[in-house]
Amino acid sequence: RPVLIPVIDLTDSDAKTQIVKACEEFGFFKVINHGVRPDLLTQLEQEAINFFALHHSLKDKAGPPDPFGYGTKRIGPNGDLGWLEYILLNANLCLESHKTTAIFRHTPAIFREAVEEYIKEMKRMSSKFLEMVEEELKIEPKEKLSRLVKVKESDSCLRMNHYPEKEETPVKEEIGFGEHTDPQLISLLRSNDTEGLQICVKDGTWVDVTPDHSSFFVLVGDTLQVMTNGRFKSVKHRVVTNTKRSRISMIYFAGPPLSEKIAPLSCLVPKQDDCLYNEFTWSQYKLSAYKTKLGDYRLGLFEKRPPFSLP
Ligand code: AKG
Repeated sequence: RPVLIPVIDLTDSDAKTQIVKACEEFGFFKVINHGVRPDLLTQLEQEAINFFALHHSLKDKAGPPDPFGYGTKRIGPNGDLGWLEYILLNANLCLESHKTTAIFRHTPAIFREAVEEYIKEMKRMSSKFLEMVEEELKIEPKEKLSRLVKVKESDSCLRMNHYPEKEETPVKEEIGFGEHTDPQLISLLRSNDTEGLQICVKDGTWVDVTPDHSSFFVLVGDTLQVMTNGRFKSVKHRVVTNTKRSRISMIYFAGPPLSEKIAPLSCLVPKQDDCLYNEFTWSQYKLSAYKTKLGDYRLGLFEKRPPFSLP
């Protein structure tokens, strides 16, 4: 059914206001006029396609992704994941260090260079969105959000997903990526023009997101939900793959440094009694988030009542 997903033109004078509204309403919005070079997008996508087209024996040499590298997922042990293959990369390594990661050992230098430039752009864009949120919500300088994704210790990563076309999918399931929220602050997603992404809106219905290869989609993550004391909602999303065309997506997860203490920003919670979450560190949350079944409501662990307890 048609639900109007907000489209925000970054060159609009009231883009900040629109971003905050979209984060409150959907935890999700589309961005146009984002300033990322279109040929960088095309190039990175093509290099990712080339990588995924390599023989399995070669790709397997670049895995498993613990924590970074190449991986495949069939239906997960909890029945929570569909079928896809992916590359997970640390967003904080410099060009030199990426040279030694297995993914780039047998791929052209142009792939690594495109990844590096893309990561820089994603870092810039994620900081920009959080700065706009700070300005709109009048967040005090000492509580800056954008600082968390700008610093070199920020625990951010880039994931490139490939959902093969249906005929090639070994498991005849509709789900490409099971429903989940992203644990970080915000995620920046871009895909080719193959549909499949769906988001869950406030009334619980799943809505198709029309793909647009030249735009970005921004997703609010759990950490931003906590820091805004629930004013922004992290968006539940999934990918259904029932198409004849393969889907390639790239998602940058902008996260805080591992040791960073996460709690609702005091300027957004004037009365302590209204604070919905207990403080935790990003490494505590990350551990619990990636340990539990996708789609479980993990933030429950950190809600004020019942009393705080870590797994
Ligand atoms: C993820 O990698 O966490 C996603 O949700 C990917 C979504 C997509 O492929 O569009």
